[in-house]
Amino acid sequence: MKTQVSAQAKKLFSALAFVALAAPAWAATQTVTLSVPGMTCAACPITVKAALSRVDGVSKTEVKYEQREAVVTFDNAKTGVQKLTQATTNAGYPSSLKE
Ligand SMILES: [Cu+2]
Repeated sequence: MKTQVSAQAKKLFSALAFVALAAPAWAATQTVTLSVPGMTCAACPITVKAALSRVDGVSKTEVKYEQREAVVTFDNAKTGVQKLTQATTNAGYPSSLKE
C-alpha cells in the first residue's frame, strides 16, 4: 500500500515538474523577486523602482525596502532577469535573482 501511494506521489510530482519547466515556453507574464542589498535608506526604493519600470516589458514593480527586495512582473517575451538586474545595476543598485 505504501509503495503504491509513493508511486502515485512520484507521478504527480513529475507531472508538476513538467508543467513548471514547460511554462516559460508559452507563459508571457512572469514575476520574479530580486534581491537588492544596496538599498540603505527609504529613498533608495524610488530609484530602484524607477529603473525597473523603465525596462521595456515590465508591467509591475513593487520594491520592499525592509526586505531589500524588488518584485517585478514582466512580459518574458520582451525582457528577462538579466535585463532587470542590469537596469538596477546601472542605477547603482546591483541585484540578483532571489531563489
Ligand atoms: Cu537611499
